[in-house]
Amino acid sequence: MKTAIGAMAFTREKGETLSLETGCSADHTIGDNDGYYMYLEATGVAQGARHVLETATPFPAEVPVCVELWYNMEGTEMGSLYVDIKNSTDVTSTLVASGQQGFDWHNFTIAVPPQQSEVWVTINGYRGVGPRSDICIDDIIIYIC
Ligand SMILES: [Ca+2]
Repeated sequence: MKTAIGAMAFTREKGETLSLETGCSADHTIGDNDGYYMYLEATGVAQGARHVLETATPFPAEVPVCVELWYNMEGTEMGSLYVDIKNSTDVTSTLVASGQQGFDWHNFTIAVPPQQSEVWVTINGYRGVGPRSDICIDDIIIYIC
């Protein structure tokens, strides 16, 4: 995965996120302070600020692509998270979740039907109305399914 030009990066972190009253307390994979995750740091950025992770290379045409991830969206000013599928002509956005989702990690899975061109997958997090909108993501798997 790489960060697209013109958008902010998710931050790699372990343990608790630095902000109060938002973010995850540990990663999803192992659930303790040694496990890493990626997150959107909502402090110091504008409402709607986009953070992105993009596949480093495209998937080929004519194969189904599956995207799996875990997300944690705790915070009263929570924004939204989308998975975008880009082919040569269109971008299709699928909402993962929007607004406060509680303290738990949640699974999201999508199967993208075969496309006529190469496919790029991007994960987009949008900062909510205030700083209590850290979005954590972990265990992201994108594969031909
Ligand atoms: Ca992890």
